[in-house]
Amino acid sequence: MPSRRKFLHASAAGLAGLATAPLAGAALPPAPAQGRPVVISTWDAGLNANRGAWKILGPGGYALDAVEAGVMVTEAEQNCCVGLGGNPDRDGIVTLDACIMDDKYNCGSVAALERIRHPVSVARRLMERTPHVMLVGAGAQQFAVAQGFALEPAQLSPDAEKAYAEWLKTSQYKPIINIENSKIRPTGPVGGPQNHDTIAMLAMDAQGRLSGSCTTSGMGFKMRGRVGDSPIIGAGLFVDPTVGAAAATGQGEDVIRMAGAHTVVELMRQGRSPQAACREAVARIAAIKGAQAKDIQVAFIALNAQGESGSFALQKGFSYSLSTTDTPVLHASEFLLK
Ligand code: SD4
Repeated sequence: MPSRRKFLHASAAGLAGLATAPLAGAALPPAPAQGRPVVISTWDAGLNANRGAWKILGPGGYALDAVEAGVMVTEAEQNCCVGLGGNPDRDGIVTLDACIMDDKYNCGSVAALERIRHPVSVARRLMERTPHVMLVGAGAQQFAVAQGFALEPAQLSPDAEKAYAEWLKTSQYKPIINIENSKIRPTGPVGGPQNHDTIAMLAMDAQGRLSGSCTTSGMGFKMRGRVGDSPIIGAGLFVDPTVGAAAATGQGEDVIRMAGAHTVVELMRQGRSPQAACREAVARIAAIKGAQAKDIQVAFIALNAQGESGSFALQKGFSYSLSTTDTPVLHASEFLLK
């Protein structure tokens, strides 16, 4: 019989081997790309957000600072459904979800946060200054105020007020596919019957460090207290510095049920390209939804540790903004349901 000491020694050696050995079938990723910053974000709102991020990435700044500053641009635009200008829940109150993740598995998240202009910054503060990952509702707001974030007036923007009054006429909860795409909004970038919107952003800086962020007012006219995928680490956003990063947009419930962003990252770990990983995750959602898949939109963006990017959507109409220079380019995403 081996002694307990020998057994422990042997187990530790075995575990050390496990920690370094690749899983069967998993390709070991090449070393991270260095010197080529890249940023990818969802929808055409990402164009302005990418410009904000590039101000940091271009001169050699940190990816984490870039993904925070980038989506803050959209939060401040208040023009549709990210930030305090977004559509309210069905009780008429704007509640915001956001998260952020760096290149060291640190993450922070806030959900159902009210009256704070930059939820992504509250998420970052939580990540950096507390032992916690996620705060919700009144507790998230209390933390934000204690950290010096201003409590904004509890009032709807004029456009959200109009949209809410319109929605109250039927009080039907029916998210509109691709409504995030401002070009198809019936009454322009604001004031239309937008039901949901999100900006998610992934960046790699010149040192090869990956980070991601995500911020939204979620589904407009949602039930009070509803939380989508966007602030949930592993669903709306996931970053693994050794493999890559992924983020989601669209119907959050269907992203949560298959741990969307984490699934995309794991598929990249198994050797898929960012686009192939996004495609497979979308196909999984389509298989789960069956005939109902045609009634929803879900899309992923991904960036691997070599700086390659990709996206895939369930339906036509999803676009993403990609920057490898200071001029962002809008791309139409490939999609599954033809
Ligand atoms: C949510 N995923 O709250 C968000 C909505 C969204 O583009 O992404 N819209 O479910």
